[in-house]
Amino acid sequence: MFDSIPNNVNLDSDPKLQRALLKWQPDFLSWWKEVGPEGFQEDRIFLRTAIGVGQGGWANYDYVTLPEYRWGIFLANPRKADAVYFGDRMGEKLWDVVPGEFRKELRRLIVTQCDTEPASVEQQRLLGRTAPSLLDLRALLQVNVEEARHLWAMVYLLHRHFGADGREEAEQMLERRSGHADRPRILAAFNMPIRDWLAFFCFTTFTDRDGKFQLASLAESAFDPLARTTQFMLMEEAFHMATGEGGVARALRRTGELMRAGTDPRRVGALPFDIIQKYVNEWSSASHDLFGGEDSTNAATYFAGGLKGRFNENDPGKYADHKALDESYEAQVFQDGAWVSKRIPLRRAMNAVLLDSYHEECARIVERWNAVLEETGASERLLLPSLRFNRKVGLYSGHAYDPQGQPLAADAWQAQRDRWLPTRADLDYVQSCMVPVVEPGKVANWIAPHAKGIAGKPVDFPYVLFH
Ligand code: BYC
Ligand code: FE
Ligand code: FE
Repeated sequence: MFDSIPNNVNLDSDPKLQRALLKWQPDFLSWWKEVGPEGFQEDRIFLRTAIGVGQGGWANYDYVTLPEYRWGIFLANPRKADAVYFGDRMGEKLWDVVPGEFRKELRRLIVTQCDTEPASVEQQRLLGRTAPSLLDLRALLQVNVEEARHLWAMVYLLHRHFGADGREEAEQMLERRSGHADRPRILAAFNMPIRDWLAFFCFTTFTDRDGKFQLASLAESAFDPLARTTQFMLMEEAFHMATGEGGVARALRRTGELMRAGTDPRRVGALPFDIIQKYVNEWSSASHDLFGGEDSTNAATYFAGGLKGRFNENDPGKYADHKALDESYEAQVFQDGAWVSKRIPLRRAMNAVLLDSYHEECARIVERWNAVLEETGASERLLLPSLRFNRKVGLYSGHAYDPQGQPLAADAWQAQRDRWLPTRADLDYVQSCMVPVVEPGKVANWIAPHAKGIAGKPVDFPYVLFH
């Protein structure tokens, strides 16, 4: 079996770990069959498989069937730093094993991270049926196998470093289900349905990008195996986010060109601009909640312990103070009819600091989308909603705000909600546009074609060979 698990963690020389993984693997495969991508299990898909961390080792493309995909376990190469570089433990040698005093916290961080990976596969389960092109179908399945590899990566950490508790957690990863009434996934956005490809592209833009920022902050961890595992996962995250950004850009291009030509997108089964904006509102705000509360004692504990840093914590010149004991973070909240300034000691504000880094990057993505609209000659522009809009978690969850971040009375929110977030009718309309296209090089009518293929192949390459 271990020949079949590409790895650079010396699986061969660790019989205890082998036994644990051997026991878990059949359960993983049953889970994949039950709630992984529906259909396509016998088709041959042109997929990338990671087989090593060196140059080119993670980018090998070939036709494989999904059940025989080789889910590997990799640590990125060692960091330049060999000592902890933030929090109270600064200067201590990086840890190869879990310190007893942080066992609970590290377990919780890894379990929370891990749980999102299978959740997203479950959420995307039915999308293959309505893929707008073969290249999109390939991208979906690539994302799915890589999220499943991320599950393997985190389960490796649980099995290797957390003993019986870790094995128990690894089993539970396969028992919880996205959206299940009694056994839901841990974080809210991972229990939301992804019903159509517009939602998929918004999810991979905004929610996978939360993945990027969370993984990047874990890649600063004093617990070296966690840091190096998450560092390697970030390579795959780039493709997920590009899939999302490119997908929304292509939908906007199609919509913009139609509007420019004076054609109502609805008349030809394409997506109206206002529905795209509502989806952006929905998935960006749900992803903002994934950062946790702006004021969080958990976040302070993680930073103080060196368990989780800020985005690019170790970049020269980025942060002046790696202890973060003296500064504070300020946020404006609307309370009892007036704006109130909240001062949060910086360590407790680490979720807010990470969310700000994330939001800056999202703003750049929306600018690029707007440049696509501009190119088509359409006059509409997308707005990235304020961090206050539609929040269920944290400082801003106590009051209603519009997409610009201005406070609203509760009845005003109720009256306008349907202008800002998808309605049942919007979801149904988008569903009606989701017509599958499987002929190489052809695309559905609601989305512009890809500008190029992948791995040097042309757009009309047969990325999926149906059995
Ligand atoms: N939904 O102190 P607080 C990815 C809970 S995505 C439900 O404010 P904390 C991916 C919280 O558990 C990246 N519950 O927050 C993307 C706590 O519960 P207790 C995933 C929530 O702990 C696409 C309470 O509220 N990785 O990889 O500082 C496809 C107060 O919490 C939520 C990680 O998240 C929520 N949204 O921060 C595939 C990294 N938010 O203690 C994959 C690991 C908070 O009252 N996780 N709660 O029972 C963490 O770093 C932190 O747990 C969080 C929350 C940032 C998530
Ligand atoms: Fe992932
Ligand atoms: Fe991802």
